[in-house]
Amino acid sequence: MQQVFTVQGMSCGHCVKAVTQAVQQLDPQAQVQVDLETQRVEVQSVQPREAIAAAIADQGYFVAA
Ligand SMILES: [Cu+2]
Repeated sequence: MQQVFTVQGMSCGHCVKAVTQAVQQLDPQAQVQVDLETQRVEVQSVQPREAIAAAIADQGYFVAA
């Protein structure tokens, strides 16, 4: 299912990679799209929203919504 998060604190390609890998560690099948400018992270995954948000937050980013 498609899930959209607003993630603050991402600033560069490294952040995109960190967020993408964190989500894919949780769900190797996950599709992750990060837009740095809008702070928008789109995730296609069967994992629950809370688990994905926690994985992103674990990387040191703030999941605002
Ligand atoms: Cu970065």
